[in-house]
Amino acid sequence: MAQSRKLLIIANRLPINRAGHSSQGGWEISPGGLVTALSPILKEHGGAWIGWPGTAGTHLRPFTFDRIGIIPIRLTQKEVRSYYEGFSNETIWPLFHDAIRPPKFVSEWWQPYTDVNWRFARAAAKQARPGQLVWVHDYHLQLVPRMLRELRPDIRIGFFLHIPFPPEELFAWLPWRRELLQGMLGADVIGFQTTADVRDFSRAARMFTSAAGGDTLLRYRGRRIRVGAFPISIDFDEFESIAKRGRVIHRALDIRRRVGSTRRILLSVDRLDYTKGLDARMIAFEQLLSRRLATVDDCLLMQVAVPSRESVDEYAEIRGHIERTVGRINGEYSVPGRIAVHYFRRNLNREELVAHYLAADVMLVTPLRDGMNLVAKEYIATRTTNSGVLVLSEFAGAAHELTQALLVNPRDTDGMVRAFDTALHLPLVETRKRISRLRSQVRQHDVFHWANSFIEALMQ
Ligand code: ADQ
Repeated sequence: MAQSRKLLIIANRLPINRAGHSSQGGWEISPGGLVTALSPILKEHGGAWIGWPGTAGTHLRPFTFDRIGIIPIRLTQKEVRSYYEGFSNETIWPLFHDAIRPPKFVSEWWQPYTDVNWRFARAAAKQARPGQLVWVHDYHLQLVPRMLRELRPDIRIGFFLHIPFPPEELFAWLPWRRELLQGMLGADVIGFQTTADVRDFSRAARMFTSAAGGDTLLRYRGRRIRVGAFPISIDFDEFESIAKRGRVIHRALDIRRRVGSTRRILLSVDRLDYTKGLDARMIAFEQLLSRRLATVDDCLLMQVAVPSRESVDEYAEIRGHIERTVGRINGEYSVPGRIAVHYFRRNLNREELVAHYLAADVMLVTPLRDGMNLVAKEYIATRTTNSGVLVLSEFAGAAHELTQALLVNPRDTDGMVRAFDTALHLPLVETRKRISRLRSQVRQHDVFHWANSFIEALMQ
């Protein structure tokens, strides 16, 4: 079985956060798909997690938390700026998301990115037992597989990219394109969210390195590298069971009652990020109202947005922009007791999140570009009564699997308006048919399926 060998996970962040507000306090497991998927495997069969605790300058010794070995990596304030905010989030993130914002190519960020990748690789080399499985995650650590192979040729190395891999024409912009590819090619298995990412990566690898072969099997420096699509998912059963709790159902009814029980709720839940398409979605909703296809008596848009990466300029800017747009739409269309856009800038706990999913008639997941998008899958898992409609961007990795959603191009405002209108009027039989097919898709392909299939590939 996939879990029979110990696993070493390497990711930018550790799977734990400081509990409460006190920095003196203990730790708690951080919520999130990756942690949910991997912690049972780590707990049962042993293993460890290498990552940054999340605050600059913190020096911590390795320790065990909830049966998981925790190996903290220290980053200085300067490295947080250059490796994390700079190269990872101002160069790679925008470049790999269709350059929705212009990526910044800053030479001074490259060396710290390399240095920090070496630090992670050395920590892993020190930790790994002979023949151990090591699984490296995401765009912050793309050089680690090659470094680790150099230090420890005896171990099996997997790499998974959570964000899209860009088409060759865009990837070619990167001054360090060859180094990045060589870094990833140090792995035995390279995983992506979709087959389109697999194709784009393998093309770039053939173009800029000596790698040869087909899209799913590359030969490179005498080794064979498997490249595959492993679409990440959610803990379906957990979301479904929360959705069946009495107090969650009660809270969902309460949310509906507060906004007006006869009004239909179009819901969106995102990190406040320019890739998530909040702006385009609000403009389409505004058009729905201005063309009188719907009124504030019929429906409302509820946008729950959690701020992220606020020290990066583009993120502070997008927040200001979204808040002005909400103000404009509400100024024009809201009437007493009938607010057009309900905007909540906050993080919801699990039960609150599920109560919002339950309250929603239509879920709008319309990113301009997204590796996968777990919100779409979470919404589906909570629809235990087979009600609700999912409107999903073609540019989310999830669209490759969730073909029964109403698929939209978020840059096509007219198409978005039509999709919102269709979603609000979809016949019940059609709604049920679509949601039930979506539910069996996500149920069968949950996060455990994802982790096991990657680990199995790594063991071969
Ligand atoms: P993200 O870009 O963070 O992840 P996503 O997959 O949507 O995007 O995951 C966000 C998570 O945060 C979801 O579990 C969601 O419930 C939660 N969340 C968002 N807003 C919230 C709020 N206001 N309150 C509470 N919870 C909130 C990256 C890639 C994605 C990929 C994942 C996993 O960008 O494309 O799906 O990694 O690989």
